[in-house]
Amino acid sequence: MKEFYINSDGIRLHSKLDRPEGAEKGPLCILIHGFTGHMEEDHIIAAKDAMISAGVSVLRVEMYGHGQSDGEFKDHTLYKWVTNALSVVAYAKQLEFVTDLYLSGHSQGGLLTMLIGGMCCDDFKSIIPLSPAWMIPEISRAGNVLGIPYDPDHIPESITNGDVVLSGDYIRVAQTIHVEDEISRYQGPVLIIHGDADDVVPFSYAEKAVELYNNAKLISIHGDDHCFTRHLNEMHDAIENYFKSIY
Ligand code: FER
Repeated sequence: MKEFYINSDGIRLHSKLDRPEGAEKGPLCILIHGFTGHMEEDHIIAAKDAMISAGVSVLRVEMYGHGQSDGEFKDHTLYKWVTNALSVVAYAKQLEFVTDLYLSGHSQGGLLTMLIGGMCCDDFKSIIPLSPAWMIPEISRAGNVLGIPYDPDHIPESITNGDVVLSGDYIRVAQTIHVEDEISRYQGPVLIIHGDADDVVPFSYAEKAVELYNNAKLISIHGDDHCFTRHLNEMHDAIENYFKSIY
């Protein structure tokens, strides 16, 4: 494992690169955590281990205001994450050993995966959103984020649910994002993995995304929650089998 920082317009993004034993040239998957998350969470480690088992190198990166990367949590926005992810894609593309590139992320990182998939549609052999939180732009426009209601036409300075504080800019940015546009821009294969008992991101969003994508498959993990805490092995095996089947 190599640990380092990727520079994203002056913001240092904490990164770890894991490679299968003895690997030379081969595929690489970029893997991003969710909102308030980081790269050492159990479900991120499980996804990373599954990719390594399938012979895929993994680049885990922490986005603005998360983990050991620069920036304050309260100042993070989806535009900052998009800028960060574009820097990570550029970094990954110039690595000598990389043959095919993949992108995966959990929850808000899954939303990011869907956005970057569309924006950089020629760069990925496949994208793998995990419990993607692609309702965030919709709920931001509807005036209810983190379960906290607000007037969507007059965004407050900040909102808090008692655990975390978000700036109004998080909402302003999210309101401008139309995920359907990026879904339609990505024509390659998509694998979505989602627990059907997720009470953070409704499972219906996974079903809707699979309908909208040109070439998507949904693996539902029966009875599992947002972070796959009940059946982590099933999520692991779904990822390992998918990568073994596509290259
Ligand atoms: C929300 C529900 C879920 C929200 C963010 C999330 C900012 C993201 C969850 C995750 O990434 O795990 O209302 O508001």
